Amino acid sequence: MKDIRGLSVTLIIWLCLALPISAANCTASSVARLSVFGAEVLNVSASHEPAFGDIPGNDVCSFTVTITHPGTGDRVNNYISVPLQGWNGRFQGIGGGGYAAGTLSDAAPQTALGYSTGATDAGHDTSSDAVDDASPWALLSDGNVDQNLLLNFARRSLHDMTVIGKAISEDFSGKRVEFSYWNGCSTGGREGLAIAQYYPSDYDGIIANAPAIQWNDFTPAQQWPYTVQNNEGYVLSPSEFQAAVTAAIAACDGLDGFLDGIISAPALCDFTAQRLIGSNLPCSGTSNCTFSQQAADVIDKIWQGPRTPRGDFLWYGLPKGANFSALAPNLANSSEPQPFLISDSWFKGFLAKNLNFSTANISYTEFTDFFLQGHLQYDSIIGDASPDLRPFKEHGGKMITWQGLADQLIMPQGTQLYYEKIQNLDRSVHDFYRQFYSPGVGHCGGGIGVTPTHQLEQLRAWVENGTAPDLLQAGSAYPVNASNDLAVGSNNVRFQALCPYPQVSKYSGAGDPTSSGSYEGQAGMGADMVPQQDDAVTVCVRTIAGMNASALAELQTDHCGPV
Ligand SMILES: *[C@@H]1O[C@H](CO)[C@@H](O)[C@H](O)[C@H]1NC(C)=O
Ligand SMILES: *[C@@H]1O[C@H](CO)[C@@H](O)[C@H](O)[C@H]1NC(C)=O
Ligand SMILES: *[C@@H]1O[C@H](CO)[C@@H](O)[C@H](O)[C@H]1NC(C)=O
Ligand SMILES: *[C@@H]1O[C@H](CO)[C@@H](O)[C@H](O)[C@H]1NC(C)=O
Ligand SMILES: *[C@@H]1O[C@H](CO)[C@@H](O)[C@H](O)[C@H]1NC(C)=O
Ligand SMILES: *[C@@H]1O[C@H](CO)[C@@H](O)[C@H](O)[C@H]1NC(C)=O
Ligand SMILES: *[C@@H]1O[C@H](CO)[C@@H](O)[C@H](O)[C@H]1NC(C)=O
Ligand SMILES: *[C@@H]1O[C@H](CO)[C@@H](O)[C@H](O)[C@H]1NC(C)=O
Ligand SMILES: *[C@@H]1O[C@H](CO)[C@@H](O)[C@H](O)[C@H]1NC(C)=O
Ligand SMILES: *[C@@H]1O[C@H](CO)[C@@H](O)[C@H](O)[C@H]1NC(C)=O
Ligand SMILES: [Ca+2]
Repeated sequence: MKDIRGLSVTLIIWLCLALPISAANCTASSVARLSVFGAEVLNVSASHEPAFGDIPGNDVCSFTVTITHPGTGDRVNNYISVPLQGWNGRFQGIGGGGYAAGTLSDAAPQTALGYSTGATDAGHDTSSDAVDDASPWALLSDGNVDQNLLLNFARRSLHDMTVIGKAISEDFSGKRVEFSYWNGCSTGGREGLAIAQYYPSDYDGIIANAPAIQWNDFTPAQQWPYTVQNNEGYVLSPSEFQAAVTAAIAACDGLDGFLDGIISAPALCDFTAQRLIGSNLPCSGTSNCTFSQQAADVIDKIWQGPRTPRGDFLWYGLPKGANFSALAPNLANSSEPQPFLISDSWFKGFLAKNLNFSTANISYTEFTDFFLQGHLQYDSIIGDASPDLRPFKEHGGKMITWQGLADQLIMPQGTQLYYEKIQNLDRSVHDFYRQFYSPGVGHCGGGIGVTPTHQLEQLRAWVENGTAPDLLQAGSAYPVNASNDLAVGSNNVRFQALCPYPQVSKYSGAGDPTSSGSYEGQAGMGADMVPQQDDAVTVCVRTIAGMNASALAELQTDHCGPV
């Protein structure tokens, strides 16, 4: 009897394997009735896409599942794509950016690699405008925030989408989801950390890069450059910003021991714009030709970060070396300061709760009131920085964050602060969550520094094989000492391994600076939050998961320094 049952199971497995899934299988009825706790499924549709994302051979079945949370009137669309052939048994949740809960265009490259993917619109528009602007959905009426859509955006829709995505992947393919991964940067990074906190068994591995956690704190802080310029009555010109960033890099480049046009030790950089007063500037039209006291004061306030009128800390400022043009856009040399759209939208919709509100007139006192109220009103909804990750750890989850140390949108110190808080609660955080910082790199990329090249592969090796990422492989398309505006190809020309926080990769002073082997880890350089105990050089490790044999041999030469 037992044998016969075994035989029939084998037969069924054999039949499933024998019947290929074809385009004809791509119908809404090919998936079983979906059940999503807390929601009602309104509609399921399916469409066959033989070249998903215009990638030849990227043959997928894409499902759109519309759900509602009864009593709220919302309509949330979930976009799930499953490869017709060669599904690798892994589901990948796709993170969003700005106010978009999911970046749909990020799915196709992942299905091409064999993953099934899922993204959600969280019940609001996902068009490109929707990234910067929450005004279409922030309010039910004046003064009346749509808490339901905010909760969808903060976390609930991520879990609903994950339940739906896994169920569809399994129903459609007739095989189990073996492992699941979250992949996101910025809002997508926040979402990854929110999942680790609120839905700790949804994913086995999480990529949570440049995370927009502490959303209710750093988003108001993004408005600080605008508020400072308004209150000081001084509009900085692009050439004043440029001069300040260039001078800061020149002053602090060498603090990390290597002149390469990159500040790798921003915490050690005490350059202030006061040193530029009276220096010459490129000028045109009405813009100033010498660096003024007022310009220096405005820039130093932006670097310092938001403070109360009494000078008390509210949040971090832009790191030295980060580009000002995102948070203080002034490309047209306007005579009025211009705000950053995402933070301006947050002030109007969620803080003032009035889309007509003029953010130009916010005084330093009002800024403080908005900041503190925003912290109180939204921390439990979208702060997403609870340090208790024990359930995620017990689930066996593994997580990797990387962030640029010249991030021009999200202050990396907040990400480091979060790690410190986790570590205060659990000294073994390194066993399941590691952070890496890329000197000279902006928000989710950009800049002349190195960015990770194999993050998902290294996360998978950690989850599936237990090989922890002691270093993160990284590369840059720019040669050493390149300027940002240098035209480069898309191929990496140099390689460097990133060390886990609180270490930062540091040139060893010997060897080819375009090769990984010439860098070592040093603590206390990037980390504002870590007390700088000593300057001892700690070499990270000597092997990198997934690195080819010749590159590994190179890394194992003496360039690694003393262990
Ligand atoms: C695909 O369609 C064929 C033909 O309708 C059917 O026999 C087969 O069971 C389907 N496969 C799956 C996995 O649903
Ligand atoms: C379900 O979605 C399909 C495809 O978008 C659409 O044609 C159909 O009208 C929808 N049905 C309902 C009930 O919304
Ligand atoms: C900042 O970014 C702007 C726009 O991308 C660019 O024109 C400018 O050169 C950058 N400035 C610095 C200092 O990198
Ligand atoms: C980078 O440029 C600076 C200033 O020109 C120079 O001193 C330094 O040697 C250069 N570094 C490398 C690695 O070429
Ligand atoms: C030039 O600097 C002066 C003195 O600080 C200041 O009053 C003026 O507003 C500046 N002009 C512009 C166009 O920024
Ligand atoms: C703004 O002014 C700078 C010099 O201060 C000039 O190089 C640039 O072309 C101006 N930009 C625009 C859009 O007018
Ligand atoms: C905002 O402006 C619109 C259109 O002018 C108006 O209908 C609405 O009452 C205004 N809301 C507030 C809170 O002032
Ligand atoms: C800012 O406040 C001033 C004085 O209260 C007022 O005249 C001006 O219209 C306000 N500006 C905006 C954009 O609301
Ligand atoms: C796990 O290790 C095996 C054997 O070395 C290898 O074939 C496989 O690619 C590794 N998997 C991952 C995800 O790194
Ligand atoms: C190994 O990797 C290095 C750097 O990633 C690359 O330059 C080299 O060509 C690779 N060698 C082989 C044999 O793949
Ligand atoms: Ca340097």
